[in-house]
Amino acid sequence: PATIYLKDYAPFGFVADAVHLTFDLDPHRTRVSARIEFRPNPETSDRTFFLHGEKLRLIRAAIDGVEVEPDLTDTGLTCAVPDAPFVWEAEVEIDPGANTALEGLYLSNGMYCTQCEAEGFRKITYYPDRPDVMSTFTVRINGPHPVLLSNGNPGASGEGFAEWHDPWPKPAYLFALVAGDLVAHSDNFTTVSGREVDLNLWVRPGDEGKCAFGMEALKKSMRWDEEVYGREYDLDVFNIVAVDDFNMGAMENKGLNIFNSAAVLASPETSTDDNFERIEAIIAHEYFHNWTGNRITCRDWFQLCLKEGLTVFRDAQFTSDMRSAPVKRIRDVIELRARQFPEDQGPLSHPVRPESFQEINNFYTATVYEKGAEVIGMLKRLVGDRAYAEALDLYFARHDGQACTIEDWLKVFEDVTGRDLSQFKRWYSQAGTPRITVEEDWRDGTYTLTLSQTTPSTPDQADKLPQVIPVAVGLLGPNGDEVRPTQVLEFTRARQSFTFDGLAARPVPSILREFSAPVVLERETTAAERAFLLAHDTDPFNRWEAGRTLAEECLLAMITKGAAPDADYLNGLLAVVRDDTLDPAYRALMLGLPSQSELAATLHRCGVTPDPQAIWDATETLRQSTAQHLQDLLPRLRAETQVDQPFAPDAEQSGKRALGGAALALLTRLDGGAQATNDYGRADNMTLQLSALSCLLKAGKGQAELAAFYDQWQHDRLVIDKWFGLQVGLSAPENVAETARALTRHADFNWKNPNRFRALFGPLAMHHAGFHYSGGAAYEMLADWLIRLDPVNPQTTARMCSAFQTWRRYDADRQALIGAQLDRILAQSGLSRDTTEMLTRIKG
Ligand code: B3K
Ligand code: ZN
Repeated sequence: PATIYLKDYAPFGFVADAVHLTFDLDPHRTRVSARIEFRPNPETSDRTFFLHGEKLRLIRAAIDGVEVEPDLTDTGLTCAVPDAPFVWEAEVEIDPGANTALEGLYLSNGMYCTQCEAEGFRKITYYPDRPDVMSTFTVRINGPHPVLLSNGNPGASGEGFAEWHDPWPKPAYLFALVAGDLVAHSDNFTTVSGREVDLNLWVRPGDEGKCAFGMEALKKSMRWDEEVYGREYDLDVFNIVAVDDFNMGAMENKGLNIFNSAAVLASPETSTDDNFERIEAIIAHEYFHNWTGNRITCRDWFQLCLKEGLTVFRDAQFTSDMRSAPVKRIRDVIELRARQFPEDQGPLSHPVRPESFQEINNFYTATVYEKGAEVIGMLKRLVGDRAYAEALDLYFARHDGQACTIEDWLKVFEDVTGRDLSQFKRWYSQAGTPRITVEEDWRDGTYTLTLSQTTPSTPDQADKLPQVIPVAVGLLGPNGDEVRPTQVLEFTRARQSFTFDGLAARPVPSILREFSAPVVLERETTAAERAFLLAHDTDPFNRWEAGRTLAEECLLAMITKGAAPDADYLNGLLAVVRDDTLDPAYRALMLGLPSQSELAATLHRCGVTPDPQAIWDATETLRQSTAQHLQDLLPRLRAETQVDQPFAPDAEQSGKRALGGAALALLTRLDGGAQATNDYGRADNMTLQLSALSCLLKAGKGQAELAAFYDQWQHDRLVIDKWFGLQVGLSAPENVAETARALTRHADFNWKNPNRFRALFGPLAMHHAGFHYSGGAAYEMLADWLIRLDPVNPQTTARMCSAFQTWRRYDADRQALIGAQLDRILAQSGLSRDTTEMLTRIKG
C-alpha cells in the first residue's frame, strides 16, 4: 500500500462552489447523479482534474453538458477539463446492500445510511474527497421510505421524495443520507438569538422509549456551547439517527448526526450509569463538532487532532460541568493510561499530528483524540483561562468557513498572548510519553524541586527534545495543611530547578496536580509519604493518585518479591472510604486498582518480564485482603448508598450505585454471593442488575441468573451485547478462550455486526490473564476471527488488531505464539490495507 505524507500536501486545482446530488434508492442498484460547479483554484496552478471514486459503476459523465470519457482506475478518474468554470455531471450506480464495510452508503436492518469520514464519500460518487474542498450541498432523495433525510434544512418533499439544502460549505466527509421506516422523538430549542430549531431523534419503531435521555443531553449541550464558548446553532433542524450497524460511536455530519444505537439509546432498565454518562458525552461531542470540525474543519487528515483533540477537550469540560470535575478527571486519566499510554509506548506510537499514513482510518486513535485533548488542556493551563477564551474567540472569528492546520490553531494563541509556542508545538510532532524524575533539596527554609524529563525513543523518532510541561505543584506542611497553593511550573528544559522559600518546615510536595500533563511521573518515595498524601492532599486528583500509586507499589512488591499486602495501603484506603464527607463516586474510584495490563507495562518499564498469571494472582490476593480489611465497613457502605428516590442517571445517584457496587464486589468475596443473589432478585435498573450478576459470575456462580438474564432481555440487542461481554470478561483466566469460543457458536452471535463482534472480542482482548493464558488459545482464536472479519469489515478488524500491540512486553514463548498469529494473518491473500498497515506496524 502507498504511504501518504504530510509534507506532500498540495491544494486541489479546483474550487467546488455547489454540489447537487440526486439519489434513486435501490438496495442493489442505487443511482447517484451528481452535478458539481467547479472553477480553477486561484491558489494553485496545478490543473490535474482527479476525482476519487471507489466501487462505482460509471454510467455517464459530462462537462458543460457534453459527454466525456474520463480515464478510470480503481481509485478514481482523471479527465481533461476547461481552464475556466465548468459544470461536472456524473451518474453512477452503487450497491448499498453489498456494502458490509459500513463505509459509504450501506444498509442496516433495511435502513439506508452513510458513513463518509474519512474517505467514504468516494464510494458514493466521483469527487475530490478531501477535507479542504468545501461546498454547499443540495440533495434530492427518491425512494419509497417514509423518512428521507440529508444535511442542512429541509426543502420540498412529497410522496417518494425529499429535498435538502445545506447552506454551509462543507467537506464531503460531512455528507449524510438516511432513508427508512423510522420514528422520531421530537423536541425543540430556541437559540440565544431566538432561532427556533426542530430537534429529532430518529429510531426504529420499538425504540421510542429510549430517546428521552439523549434528547435532554442534546439540549444541554446546545445551551452549554452558547454559554461557555459563545457558539450558536446555525440550521433550522438538528437530526440524530440511531443505527445498529456502525463502526464507531457516532458521526458529526452537518445537521444530521448518525449514532451507533449503543451510543444514544438509553433507558434505566437497559442501560447502566456508565452508559448514560457515555451517551451524554458522545451527544455533546458530536454536537460540539458543529463548530470545531464542521464550521472550521481540517485542511488534511494529518490535522485530525485539530477537530478531535479540541472536541474531546470540550466534551470533557461539559461533563465536568454537568457532573463532578474531579471524578471526570480521574476517569479520563484511567482511560488515558489504559488506552493511550500503551499506544504511545509501543509499536503503534505516533505523534498527535502524524506525518504519514497508509490508511487514515487507522489514525482515529487514543493519541489523536485523548492525547490531543490533553495537549489543549496543557495549553489552557499555560496561557490561563482568560487568554484561552480570547484565543478561541479569535479562532472562530478568523477561521470560520475554513479548512485549517495546527499552525493556524497555535497562531491564534500566539497572537493573543504574544508567546512563542514553537517549543510547545513539539507536543504535536513528538511521539512517546515523557518521563519525569524528581530530586528534592531542603535547606534554610528553602525547598528546591529539580525535575528532569526524557522521552524514550519511538519507532520512527530516535531522538527527542525537551517539551514544555506544565507541572502543577502544591506543598503541604507536616500537619497536612497546604502551605503553598497550586502553582503551575513551566518545565521546559531537560533538567530544571524550582525553589520555594520562606517555609517553616520541610514540605511534602504534591506534584502533577489534576494530572496537569500526560507524562509518567517517576518519583521514588516512601509508602508513608504516599499515605500522608492519600490522607491530606487537597487536590482530589492527586489524593486519588496517592492511593493508586500505593496500590501499585504494593502489587509490584507482591508480584516481584512475594510480599504481603501492604498495611499502609489498606489502612489509608479504609480511612478514605470510611469518610462519608467525600463524594461516593470518588470513594468508589478509590477502591479501584491499577489494571493488570498497566501493571504489566510498569514491570516492563522497570525491566521485568511480566507474568500475567502472577499479576492476576497478586490482584486477587489484594482484593481478598481488602475485603477482609474493610469487612466491618461494608454493611454501612451498602446502607449509606441505598437510593430511595426514583431512578435518575445523575452524578449523585450513579456515585452511590458505584460505591454500593464496589462494596458488593468485596462482600461477595466474603459471603460467597448470598447478598449478590439477593440484590439480583431485587434489582430494578440495569446498573444494579449487572453489578449483582457480575459479582456472581466473578465468584464462579450465577448460572441461573445468567440464563434468566438472557430470557428477560433476548429481544434487546444492546443488553444482549452486555450478556456476551460479561461472560468472557468475568471468566477465570484458564476458561476465557473456551467461554468465548462457545459464545461464537451461539445463535445470537451475529459477527458481522460490529457491536456484537466487539462485545465478545473486546473483553477477550482486555482480559489480561485470560488473553495471555499459557498455550496461546486466545491469540489463535482472535486471529481466526480477524481473518474471517477482514474481507467483510476491514475497519473493525484493523481496530481490533491493537489487542496485540503490547506483545513485545512478554516472554519469548508468548512472543513466539503471538508472532506466529501475526504472520498467519498477514499471509492471507487480499488482506485489507487497514489490517496490513496495523499488523506491519505492530510487528515492527
Ligand atoms: N469524527 C467521527 C469519527 C470518524 C471515524 C472514521 N473512521 C466521530 C467523532 O470523532 O466524533
Ligand atoms: Zn470527534
